[in-house]
Amino acid sequence: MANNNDIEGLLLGSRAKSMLSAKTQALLNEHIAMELEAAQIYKAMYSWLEYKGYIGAAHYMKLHYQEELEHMDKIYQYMLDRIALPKAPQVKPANNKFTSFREVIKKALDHEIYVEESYKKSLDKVWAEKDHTTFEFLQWYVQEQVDEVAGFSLILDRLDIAGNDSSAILLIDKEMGQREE
Ligand code: OFO
Repeated sequence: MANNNDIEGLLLGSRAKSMLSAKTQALLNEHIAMELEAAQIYKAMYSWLEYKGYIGAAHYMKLHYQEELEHMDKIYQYMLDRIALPKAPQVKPANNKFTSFREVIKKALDHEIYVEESYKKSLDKVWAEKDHTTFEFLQWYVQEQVDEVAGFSLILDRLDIAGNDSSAILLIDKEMGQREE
């Protein structure tokens, strides 16, 4: 029969071993860095938009910035819950110079497509490892990307319809200012 010391040893032993493989931990750390990088990109974008007077679009992007930080924190927590120690990433400064409102939205859309592709590749990798829990966890991110890509695509389409009509562009800016979350 196990004595108290053995039981404590067993608990500590199981506590010390992560449920995530080293490969999956590295992959999740990359996504943490990617989410922080996305937050930095949106921070630079909302700053430029506000600086240029696109107040509504700046508000929209600021919420997006906050959302990226939440995405990052969600991965941190997942790793901790699976007994793995996440890394605090360092990211390079984001570009903060743009030539137009449209360019900002196009770059945001391109970035979201890139992030979606990256999550899909990670889904393939964790599936190959039979890590069903992480697979399910990462599926949430792919679904989130569907909404983000759709949102920026729609804004870009509307900006293309507006063309050089500044009243129409300001109307889109105003609509973006109505985003609540
Ligand atoms: Fe984290 O969703 Fe955009 O990048």
